[in-house]
Amino acid sequence: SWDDIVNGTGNSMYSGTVTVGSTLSGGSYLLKDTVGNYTTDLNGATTGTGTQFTDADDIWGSGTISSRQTAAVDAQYGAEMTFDYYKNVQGRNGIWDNGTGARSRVHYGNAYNNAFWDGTQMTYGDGANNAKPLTSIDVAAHEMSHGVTENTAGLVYRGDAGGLNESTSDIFGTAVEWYANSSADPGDYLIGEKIDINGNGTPLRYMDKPSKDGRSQDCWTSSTKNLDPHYSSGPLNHWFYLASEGSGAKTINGVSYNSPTCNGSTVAGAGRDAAAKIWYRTLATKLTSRSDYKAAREGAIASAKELYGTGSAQCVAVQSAFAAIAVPA
Ligand code: ASN
Ligand code: ZN
Ligand code: CA
Repeated sequence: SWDDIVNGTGNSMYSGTVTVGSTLSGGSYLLKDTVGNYTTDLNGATTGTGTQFTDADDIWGSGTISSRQTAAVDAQYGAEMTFDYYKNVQGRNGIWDNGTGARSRVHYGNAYNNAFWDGTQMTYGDGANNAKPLTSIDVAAHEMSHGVTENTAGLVYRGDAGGLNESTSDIFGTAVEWYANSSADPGDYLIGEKIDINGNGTPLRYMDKPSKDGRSQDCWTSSTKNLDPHYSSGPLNHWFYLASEGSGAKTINGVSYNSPTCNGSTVAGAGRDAAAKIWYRTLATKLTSRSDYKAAREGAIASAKELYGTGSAQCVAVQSAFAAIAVPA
């Protein structure tokens, strides 16, 4: 016998009706795609690999938490879109750059309000406040991108490097959300806006002005290194917004942004596709485990020159956006 790889239909929680990879095996379908991204049910456990999701008719989930498959649809879809993004946009063949997919585990623990990468797999809780699983595409791509960072620059999770690590996950979480471009969750520069993680409807993070979360920095300082990585990520998230969209006020897909600069300058954006390509090249070819914001600035400028040429608009945008987050030359 052989496995017949087909495409199932998923009723997701956050991205509408989606296509998910499925594999016909022994008379039922597995939630597993051609490269081996697959999703399992932890059913409240906090250890183990979980039980592979299977289905008789290859139509998965209901769009609400009433079906245990729904969170699995979002996690699987997020992993597949992230895999496709890295392959098709960045030329990277998965987390390990060897063409293999990864496992996603859903329904971790009880009312667990987080998600994580542990070195081998992605894991998602069901959420605490309004029971919204942590499986939106930006969060899934954020977690999977921790795997990419671990296997490229290897940025440690402390000091400036910790902030660069966290921001890298927010940058590609956002880039994948734009890439997937679903009408139910169009691209934005917010992290976790679909998940009511704070219980009051606000997103987890804001890239245009990171300090809107009450803790992240907008501007790099000599004490950035002392913050938790989820707050020292602020300056690089701000850089990505500025390098993509430029400074000032703007409304995109119905979301209003207002990104100030730290030095009073006006920044012209180079577009998010260029900014994401420049940042991926920086991550994969310029940074090492203890790189700081100064190294990020130098690496990104070098990457922009290699990709677009010295004096290109993209290179100017990178330089002016790093000046605008107060990283000194
Ligand atoms: N969801 C968090 C993150 O990926 C988990 C953590 O604190 N590391 O950043
Ligand atoms: Zn993270
Ligand atoms: Ca988002």
